[in-house]
Order: sequence, then structure tokens, then C-alpha cells
Amino acid sequence: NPRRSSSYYENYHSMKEIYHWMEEVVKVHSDLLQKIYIGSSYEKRPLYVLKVHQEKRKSAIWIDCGIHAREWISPAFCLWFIGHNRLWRKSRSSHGNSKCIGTDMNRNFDAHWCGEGASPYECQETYCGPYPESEPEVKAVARFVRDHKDIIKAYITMHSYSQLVLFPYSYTMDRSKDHDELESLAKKAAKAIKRTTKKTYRLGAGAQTIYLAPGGSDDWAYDLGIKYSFTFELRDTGTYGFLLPPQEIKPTCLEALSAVKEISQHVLQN
Ligand code: ING
Ligand code: ZN
Repeated sequence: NPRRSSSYYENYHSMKEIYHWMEEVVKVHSDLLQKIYIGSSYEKRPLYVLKVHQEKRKSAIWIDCGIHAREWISPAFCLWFIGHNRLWRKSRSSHGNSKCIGTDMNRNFDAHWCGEGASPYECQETYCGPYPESEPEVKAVARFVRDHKDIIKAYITMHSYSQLVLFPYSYTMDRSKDHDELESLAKKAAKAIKRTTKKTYRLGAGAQTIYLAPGGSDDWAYDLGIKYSFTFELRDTGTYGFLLPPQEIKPTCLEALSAVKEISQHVLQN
């Protein structure tokens, strides 16, 4: 039940926990949130205002929660109100009567769609969608790549995080017929990264390196005939995870570029 999961907001928390939550949420969203000390309670506990703002001082709306101690739902609302989900993964599509939104677009491609490693349930983070290419975003990419498959020699998709260079397959533990060539090219890419920023990227076929995951774009592109198909998991390895600090953008891009160059060179030679 971590502070940024949706189930966190569907539970009650102690005062101490709420103070910790305030600190964390203000730190993570320092661009949007400000914590202002406005005094203390009779028992000397600090009272804070969380100010939500984007533009400079215009007008404001005051909301308070928990004036009456036994009314727990009231502070729960204030927490829920602030707790926008920075860690959203899926698309934004709705599905019939389900209250849950979104499809995992990297499970929605037509490559062993919705097999083991994806979920048929709308509320899951790896929901595969009602049918392959059900998502307009996936359909648009798939259509474009299909229409240009004779000229597209490599397919590269960027994700985060874990520092990995992955290649097909992710939908099966079996090796692809180009496994050895893809592995040696991934090794070259990882070496280029090491030369550029000294960072270590591990490499391997998706299913063997991380987990079984059908419906991914790289497997789909590979089976379409685009041999050089790669998924990059960029920085970091978990220190900041999805909340990578801005100072790491430039070095991450430089190392990724060195890997992309390595792949391009190989593709041009073959
Ligand atoms: N990782 C990928 C994911 O969609 C992946 C891993 C790669 C799956 C290739 C399928 C094919 O789970 C992240 N970080 O999204
Ligand atoms: Zn991803």
C-alpha cells in the first residue's frame, strides 16, 4: 500500500502517516504544490496548508478537511484530491461498464495478444485491451509501420526504467531465429553506452531477461519482418525509478544516442 498507489487513497491513515505523505507529495510535485505552515494545534501539532497552483496568484479556493475528528472520510477526501497519479501507465480508453480506465499499449499489439504475461481484466496495469490494436494510438503506429515495413529496417522503442537493451521475444521463452545476431548487436549497443557515460546496461531477449510479456511492439515489429527490433529500458535501476531527476536527462539521451548509432551502423552494413 505505498503512498503513490491508488489503494493508498482508498484507505484511512494515521496523523503521522499523513504528515509523511504531505512531505513526500510536496517534494515529488514541487512544481505544483507548496506546503505552508499556518500555526499549530492545542496539542502543538503543526497545521499546514497545501497550496495547489500553476500560474501566479490569481484567485483561490479554500478546502479544509477534518475539522471534526471522527469524520475520517473528510481528510481522506483532501488526500485523494491532491493525489494525482504521476505513475499512470496505460492509455485513457474506457471499456463498457468498467470503472477502470486504460489499456497497456505495450500489450495491445498483435503478437501473441493477451497470452501469459498480460491481463484480460480492465483494472490491471497490463490489461491487453478488448482486441489487438483496439487502442487508436496502437492502431495508428501499427498501420504506419505496416505501410512502411519495406523501408523500416529497425524498430526501436524507448521505455524506462532498468537500463536494459531487450530484443525479441518477450511473448515466449523461445529464442527467435535471429537471436545470436540480435544479442551481439545489443552487446555492441551496451558497450557504446558504457563508453559514453560509464553506465551499465544489461541485455537479452525480453522474456528471458525480465518477464513474459505478449502484445509488445518490438515482438510485433519483428514478426512483421523488421529484424532489428529493440526495446530500451532507459535509466535508472531503481534509485529514482520513473521519477528520474532532470539532471539525468542529458546523459541518458547521450548514452541512448550512442546505442542507436551502433544499431544504425549495423543496419546500414547488413
Ligand atoms: N517494460 C516493458 C513492458 O511493457 C517489454 C517490457 C518489452 C514488454 C518488450 C514487452 C515487450 O512491460 C516497461 N518498462 O514498460
Ligand atoms: Zn514501458
